[in-house]
Amino acid sequence: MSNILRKILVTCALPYANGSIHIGHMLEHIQADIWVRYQRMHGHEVWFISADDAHGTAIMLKAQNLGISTNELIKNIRREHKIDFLKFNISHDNYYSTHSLENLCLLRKIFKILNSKGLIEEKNISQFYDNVKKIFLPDRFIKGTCPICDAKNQYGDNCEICSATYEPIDLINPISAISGVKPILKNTKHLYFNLPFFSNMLKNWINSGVLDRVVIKKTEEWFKKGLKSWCISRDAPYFGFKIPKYKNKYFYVWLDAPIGYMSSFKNLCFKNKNVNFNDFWNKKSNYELYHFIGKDIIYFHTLFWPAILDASSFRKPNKIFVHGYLTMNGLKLSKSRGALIKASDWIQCFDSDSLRYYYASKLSNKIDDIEINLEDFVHKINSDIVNKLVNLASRNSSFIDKYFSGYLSNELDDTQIYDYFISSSGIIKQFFENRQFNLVVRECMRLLDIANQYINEKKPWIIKINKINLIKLQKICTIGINFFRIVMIFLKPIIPDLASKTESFLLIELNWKTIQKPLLSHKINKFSSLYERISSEKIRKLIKLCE
Ligand code: NOT
Ligand code: ZN
Repeated sequence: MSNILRKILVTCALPYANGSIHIGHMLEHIQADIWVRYQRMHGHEVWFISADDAHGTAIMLKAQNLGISTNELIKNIRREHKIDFLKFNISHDNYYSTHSLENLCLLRKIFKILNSKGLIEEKNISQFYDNVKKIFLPDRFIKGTCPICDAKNQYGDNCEICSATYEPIDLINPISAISGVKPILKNTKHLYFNLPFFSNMLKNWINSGVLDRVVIKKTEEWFKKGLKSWCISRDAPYFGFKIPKYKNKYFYVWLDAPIGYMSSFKNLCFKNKNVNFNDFWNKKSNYELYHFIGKDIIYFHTLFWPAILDASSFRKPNKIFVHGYLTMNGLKLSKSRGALIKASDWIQCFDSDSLRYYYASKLSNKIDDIEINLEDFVHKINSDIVNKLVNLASRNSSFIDKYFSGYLSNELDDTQIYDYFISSSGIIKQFFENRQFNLVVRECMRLLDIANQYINEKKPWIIKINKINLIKLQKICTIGINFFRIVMIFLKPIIPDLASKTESFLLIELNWKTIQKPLLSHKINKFSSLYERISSEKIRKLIKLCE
């Protein structure tokens, strides 16, 4: 695979336009961004897109509460989201919105095809209705007592205490979460997409290598129960796209959200004429498509989405990359408050590389939850980035600057250890490709331990300065700087800010292709602080901001 240049489209799940980006969203965008930057570093053509998921009842109600129009709300939120992602160096090529003309056109086109193939059917059902607010209630807006375990205050579709799933109609003492009144049952007509028709196709697709084994396991439960038709319409009042020829019916947000992946890309193609929409989305496309998502939305991405794509003759994803939830039980913040740490609060206290590095050190290709702990965070950054990595550069460059006017030696006195260092390149590439960033970090720290030990043994600081020793000193420090350079090449996708400072310091581009060749007879800049130690004071500042 290494010499073939690939064309890759990468997406992150689309954040809802009704709230701020928090550090849980950031986990996914950082994970995808690291992978994207790694692929770009190897010369592949990568397009990285996301968008705001702008439709649905929650967004409509939020705008009402704020006393502004939905359009104003989603415009403001999108602006805010874009700034947050930029601050964490997320290198999206386009960040669009599902409330766009491109999305409307694609949605209509796809719906027309589904209809013409007889895949849409009407059904009469009865649903909970809030007679005060005059609105049909989505499952999330009905609360009541769990019919299985009697836990109070549970949502209409599942119980957070016993994990049971049920129909809202089964809830004991249901109330509307919007007005607090008891909802009534009201008849209505809805449109259903024939998902069961795709059962065989989906089973084959799921087992064709597009999912990791643990994720396949999840989907098996759904097949065992049997797939059900999927309701793709909602009644007015709703914020979304209207269904043609139906009065007061809208497309369900979860139908136009994944189409948002396509429309964000379409908008990118409009802005950049070197990229072609059909090349990536036609049924026979050889280009690659990857979706990064959290484990809560596996269902949508492994059943509905591929079925819709298949039905409308578009290509399906090569892989769905699933990550676990962010947990923070170890934090002094309460769990619910902790989950709400806004990205914009976080970045007021810490730099972006530190969170990227911390997440990378915990991210793998598994779907286990990721525990974040502030003390552990500060400790890891100071010990790995400051003590091991940056310190290696500073201790060696001080001699290079003082005695050699910034010049590295013209040869290494130990080529073996250099070769040993770069021999990790293969395995690190594999770790990146497989999203095992925790192993990338571990391998880099192992190399840094060896590097620091090497310098400790050679003790450049006690070398007596005379002509012969000077040559030796220069060679030792040149190796030290090269160790630093190699590890920084490996870590560049993870910590781009430090990488760019390193490039100005070493006066080179950190480039995987040049890794074989040691940096020799080269002038580097005077060392100036590349990274600042994090004080635990900052933890208190963050906690204050979150209060
Ligand atoms: N806004 C959704 C969420 O769970 C994600 C939509 C992703 C796009 O935050 N969709 N698909 N399929
Ligand atoms: Zn329960």
